[in-house]
Amino acid sequence: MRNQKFFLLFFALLFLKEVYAQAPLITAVPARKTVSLNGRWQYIVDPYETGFYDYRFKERRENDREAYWNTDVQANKTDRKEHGYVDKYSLNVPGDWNSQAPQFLYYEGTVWYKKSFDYQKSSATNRVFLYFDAVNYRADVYLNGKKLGAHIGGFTPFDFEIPDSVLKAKNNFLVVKVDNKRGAEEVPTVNTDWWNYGGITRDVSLIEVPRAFVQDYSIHLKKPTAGGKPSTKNAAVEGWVKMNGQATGNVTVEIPELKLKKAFAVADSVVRFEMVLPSVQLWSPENPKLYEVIISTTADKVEDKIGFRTVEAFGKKVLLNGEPVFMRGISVHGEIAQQVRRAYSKEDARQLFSEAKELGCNMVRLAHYPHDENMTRMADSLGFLVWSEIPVYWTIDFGNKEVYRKAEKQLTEMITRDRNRASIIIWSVGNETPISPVRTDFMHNLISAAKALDDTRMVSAALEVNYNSGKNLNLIDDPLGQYVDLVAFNEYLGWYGGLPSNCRTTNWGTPYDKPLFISETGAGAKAGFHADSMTIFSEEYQEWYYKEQTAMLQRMPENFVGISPWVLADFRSPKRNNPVFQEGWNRKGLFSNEGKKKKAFYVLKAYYEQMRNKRQ
Ligand code: GCB
Repeated sequence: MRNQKFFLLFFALLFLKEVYAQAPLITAVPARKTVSLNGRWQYIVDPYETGFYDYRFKERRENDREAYWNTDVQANKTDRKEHGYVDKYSLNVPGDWNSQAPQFLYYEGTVWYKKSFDYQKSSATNRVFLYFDAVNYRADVYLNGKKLGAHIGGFTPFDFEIPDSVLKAKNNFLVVKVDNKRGAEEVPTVNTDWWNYGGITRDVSLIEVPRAFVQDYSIHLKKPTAGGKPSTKNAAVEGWVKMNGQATGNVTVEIPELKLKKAFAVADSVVRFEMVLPSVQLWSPENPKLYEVIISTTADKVEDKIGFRTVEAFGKKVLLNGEPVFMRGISVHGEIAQQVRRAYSKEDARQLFSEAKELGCNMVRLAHYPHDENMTRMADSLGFLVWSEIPVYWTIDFGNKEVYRKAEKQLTEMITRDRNRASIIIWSVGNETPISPVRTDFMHNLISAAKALDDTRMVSAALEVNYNSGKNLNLIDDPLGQYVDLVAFNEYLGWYGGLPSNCRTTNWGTPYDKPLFISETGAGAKAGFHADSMTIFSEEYQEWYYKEQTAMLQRMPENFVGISPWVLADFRSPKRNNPVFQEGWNRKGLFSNEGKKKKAFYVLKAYYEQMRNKRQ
């Protein structure tokens, strides 16, 4: 009996592993040769999930002809087909579905996407992976009727290896079941202040690699002693290369501009290395210098662009390359408001960064989830410091181990994708999570996980404030403060409570001897609505709010290291239902949804101008 149970469990695990196994994440996809599967994909809207469950609500078997992952072509005249993919019903990939057709505006549920493609491998022994930059929220992926796997989490990449037995030279039938239903046990959970855009929201590509290939790598300056400056002559660099497949021979790391090329023998699947850069220009917002770095084996080659810098929280300061830095930030959602859609392209990234540049920023807080890779790569090349976050937002089910696993997985995928981006200086493990022992354990575990994955940058989270802790002093004394490198907090004094003039008598502090950062502050205004400054939702109120706030910042304690106000542009939120001023938009943008600058924009810009002159 026990044996029988054991075998059942064994086979169940085997089955799960087979069905849900994701391949280890391949990184630096933009630095590799890929074949894009972007473009028009046909779709079926399936709110009842008929393509997935049979009439007894059991998951369909793989070869079930009525499953929507199986062919929609009639075998003969009598073959009853109740599903089909046609061009009339097609959507752009990448892209959310909400913005592409009126019937999708409020849709939350299942949509099946289908793409046909031909593919000829360039060498019979090569391996092919199917890579998704992001699908919101759950993706079940099928190729030619076989399930490749599933992925949960709406903002991070994943891939599957395509077995040779499944891939065809002609007419591959690729189907993705995308489900963006919100769930209490998901990350994020049901309640967020942003729109739940669904779909294959980011790029899809095929990656062909040799049997043994460079899957992932890390290359960065060795940490100087705490508080120290990295040297620009004979700078020590360390890192590792992770090989996938039976690799032998050498891995070569080359930086042509520095005339540096070193070979390291592959003894294990992870090759650790150290080398000395004879001279190096450090990456910084003022000089976002990137070097071409080539990582190769005899069979494989990845050509990336990488900046070298150090960052740490030291005493009351944040040190970038050993020098204190003040962060003139702005919080940004991954959305193009003018077109009411998710951002996904280089052009989108260019728009968001040029708005942030106009404001005088040297930093962006990418809220509240990992943004697409165009953003972090462009931050590298334009010289923006970046805060990158996972959607552990508000009231996650903190006591639930499965929920923790989902959060840690998203954290791992975020860090794995972007650990070589010099621009990213902060990993954030969440936003405004309500204090309780179980939540603090959850968040502490995430912080430890982030540090174990990457000890070359700071880890933080946007915390809440203990208002009026005494004598007009508001304290950030959240117990999580002991574990973060940077104590960051959101405050809305003069919007959610009080008037902006309350700023005049308010002070801020933290019992933790760490740098202090304001990760949000903001007020709503409908662009073009003008009134006196006491009138809520007027541009004048928002302008006044920013005037009082920036005046208050002059009185911040010594450990104040920067701010990323809320928010660059108006963004969609189903929680914002004032029929005159909001109409489904969170109006705290400094740019309107039409891209117009509101009056408050100029107040923050002036403050940043002043801070730039003061600190340089
Ligand atoms: C916050 C949240 C942010 C909201 C913002 C608001 O504290 O972190 O996601 O959108 O406030 O507008 O209320």
